[in-house]
Amino acid sequence: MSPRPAPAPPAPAPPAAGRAPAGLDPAAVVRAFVRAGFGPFTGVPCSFLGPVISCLQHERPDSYLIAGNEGEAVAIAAGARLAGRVPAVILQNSGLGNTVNPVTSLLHTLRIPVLLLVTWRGEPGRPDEPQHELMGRITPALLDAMEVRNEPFPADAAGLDERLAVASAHMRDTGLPFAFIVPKGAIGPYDGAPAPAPGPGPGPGPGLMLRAEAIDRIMRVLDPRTLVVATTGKTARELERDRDRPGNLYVVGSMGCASSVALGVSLHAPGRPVAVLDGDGAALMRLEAVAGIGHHAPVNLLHIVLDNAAYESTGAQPTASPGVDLAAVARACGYRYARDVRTADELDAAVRAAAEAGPAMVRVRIAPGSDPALGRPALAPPESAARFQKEVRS
Ligand SMILES: Cc1ncc(C[n+]2csc(CCOP(=O)(O)OP(=O)(O)O)c2C)c(N)n1
Repeated sequence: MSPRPAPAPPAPAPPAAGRAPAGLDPAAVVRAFVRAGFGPFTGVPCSFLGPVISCLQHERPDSYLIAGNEGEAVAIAAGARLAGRVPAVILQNSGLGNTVNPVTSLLHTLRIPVLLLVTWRGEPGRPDEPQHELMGRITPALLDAMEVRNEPFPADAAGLDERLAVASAHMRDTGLPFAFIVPKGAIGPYDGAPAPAPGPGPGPGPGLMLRAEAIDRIMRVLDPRTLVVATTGKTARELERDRDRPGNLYVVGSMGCASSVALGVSLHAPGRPVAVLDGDGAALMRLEAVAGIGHHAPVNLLHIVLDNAAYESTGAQPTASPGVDLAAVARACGYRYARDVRTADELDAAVRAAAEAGPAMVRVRIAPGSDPALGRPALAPPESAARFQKEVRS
């Protein structure tokens, strides 16, 4: 029998409409965690905890480990714990599903306690995007079902010290994980980091296109009959704003799955060209998709990775992409064509050359940046999916 989780403090009342909480200072939050003995930190960003990640990356760069997906982060943390550290994993609740296997069959089985900081997109009572609605409703229940003791992230700094001590004691006494659920506004902005300097280093470099410009070029060059699958975040939002058409599918959630959706379409709509607009963060989150595409080898599939070396949609935290030769990975997995391009002309030429030479990958180096007023998709996801389905059959 596993030890039963002790009851958590009652959940806070739903937020009062229109009240913008000030939020805790992210640097003070990091200091409280370090005082309580926590570190290293690993995870995948959510904008709710973006300021904490920025603070860690700026002030304690060795203590934040970039992870490709949330399950990987839990496993890295498990290893760090086995090596004598007290790790914490930062994740958005949309990535909680990615942790179910390592939480239930690694942490629980081997009794490795890890602290989880799970943000609460889609919290009942707070309007949010459709992809967060179900997970927002079930986040505490899912943690309960995994027997992960959980409670709301404290709203004040003094409470934080006390609850971190409780979390540490729980993990020490039971060998089981502990989770704080972090609502919107819990953490205030971090302004300690200087703006990243554009330069030739490992980042995207100067003179690159923005994502919106790259999408525009791609859509001009693609065969008009191409079915286009767009990854979650600003890619789908910019594509919808600038180039909405029935042949577009906006994969607004399930980060990392767009290329596999495109694979499924391409194999079963052989007469249609199919392109996926992926992000570097999304591509790295499910790199196994590249192996699947190479294995099934649809000639009609073009995989375009819009690589800004950042999770731009959640605040431009860095990804691991600068160290990865994605075109070489694609070739090694069986893609017939793979190019790494930087300029608009190179992009046009690669997209043209890739037509019917698939599976093909074009990795476009772009600069982070987008219109701050970029809206949310106007079309409800089920309507856009139904419209796409009709278009595939036309
Ligand atoms: C499983 C999961 N984890 C985390 C998130 C939060 N999230 C939404 S968009 C995004 C960044 C995507 O980065 P990338 O694919 O590089 O595209 P960019 O935003 O840079 O265009 C993240 C981390 C999510 N939606 N789903």
